[in-house]
Amino acid sequence: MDFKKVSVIGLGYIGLPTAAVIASRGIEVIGIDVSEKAVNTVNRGEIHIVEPDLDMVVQAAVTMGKLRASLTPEPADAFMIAVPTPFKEGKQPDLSYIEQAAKAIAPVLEKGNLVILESTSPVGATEKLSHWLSNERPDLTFPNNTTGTADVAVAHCPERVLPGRVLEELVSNDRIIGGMTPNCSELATKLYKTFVRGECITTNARTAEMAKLTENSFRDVNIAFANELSVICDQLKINVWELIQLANRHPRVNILTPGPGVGGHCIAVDPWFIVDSAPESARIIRAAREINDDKPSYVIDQVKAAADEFKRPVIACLGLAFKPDIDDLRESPALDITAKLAELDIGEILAVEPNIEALPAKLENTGVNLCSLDEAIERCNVLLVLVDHSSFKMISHDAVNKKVVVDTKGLFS
Ligand code: SAJ
Repeated sequence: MDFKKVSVIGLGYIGLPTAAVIASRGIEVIGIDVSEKAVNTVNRGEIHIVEPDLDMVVQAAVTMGKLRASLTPEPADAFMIAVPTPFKEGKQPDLSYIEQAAKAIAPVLEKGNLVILESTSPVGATEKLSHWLSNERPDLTFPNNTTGTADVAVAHCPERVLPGRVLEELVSNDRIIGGMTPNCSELATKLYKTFVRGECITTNARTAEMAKLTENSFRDVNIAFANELSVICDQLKINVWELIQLANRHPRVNILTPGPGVGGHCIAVDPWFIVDSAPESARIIRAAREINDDKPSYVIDQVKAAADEFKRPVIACLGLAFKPDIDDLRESPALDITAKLAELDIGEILAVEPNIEALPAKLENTGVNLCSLDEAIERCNVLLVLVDHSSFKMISHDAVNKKVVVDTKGLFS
């Protein structure tokens, strides 16, 4: 089948770049979002999220008439669902956005359509999606209620792009295509081949769901190992950065880097979906989450100890983003640590974040001042490195040798 029109549900960090890239291949794309602001912004050819080069691709696609956005779904050949899957109280996955998306597209589905779930999902979510769709449309068959070829194919193809490199990775990464049946996989592969240069590898939906969770849990466990080492090394008075560099000289060792904790909306969330599915067995995965979640309070204790040397020190927090060289503050340990230090009222807090213009809402009315790197270095007694932004790597050792430094990213090691 030819995909002439594709609908992308959810115009966020994954949906919008995906929609724009498919549109850039000459396919008509309609992006659906519940936010009127997002819809209007995209229809003006502008973007409401930050991702390098995305503005140009969206503008070109809208100008060419290949991409438009709407609040209401309309018929299409394929529907790609890219909505958030956060967790609820008790770290249980919240599938309500997927359910809402299913209910929104069900009325416009037609025989021959393909529905793809791109959102990172717990095992079994694609089957649930198929059930939600089939409940809404008893006149059509879906993979969950027929042994033959379903009228509507359903597959899970998890997104795997790295924020900051989304446009490149959308095209170059290999894709896992987990159809509910081999026919669903085949159809989905055809769609991805229209814009993916990487390999499209087929499997079933449950394995595809687990593969995505496994990738992020693997990274989380490895970061937890590095974070645990950093705490052990502090106790043993060993420079963890030198230690890791030395250990990584071994041909089969590749330790990641410690930091102030794990942020973002993926790695700190997805492993809990595995824990929720197999609570008794997912022991390392759970421990890694706990180790990484505990790291911010360890850093705060280090700063409190450093601040004790002064009456009321000026504390400079370098970086608020969740990782280097982006402006994304979502689930950022750096932001949480800075907010917590302000709350503790142990000194004057200066925040330096070269990628934002104004203080984020979380730090408003907390007494924290956003200032330049030079001013922060000039004025501070305690220098807390939270993010290894490129511009921070230029700081000379001489400039900070009279400061008490708490360096969570090994910038001065
Ligand atoms: N971090 C460390 N030490 C490291 C690496 C990362 O402390 O050695 C921290 C970062 O500072 C950040 C957090 O971990 O706070 C996560 O950053 P990241 O760069 O590891 O990952 P994300 O969240 O930006 O993107 C991840 C990617 N997954 C993997 O690399 C396995 C990406 O490919 C996924 O598409 C994305 O999650 C997602 O959407 O699931």
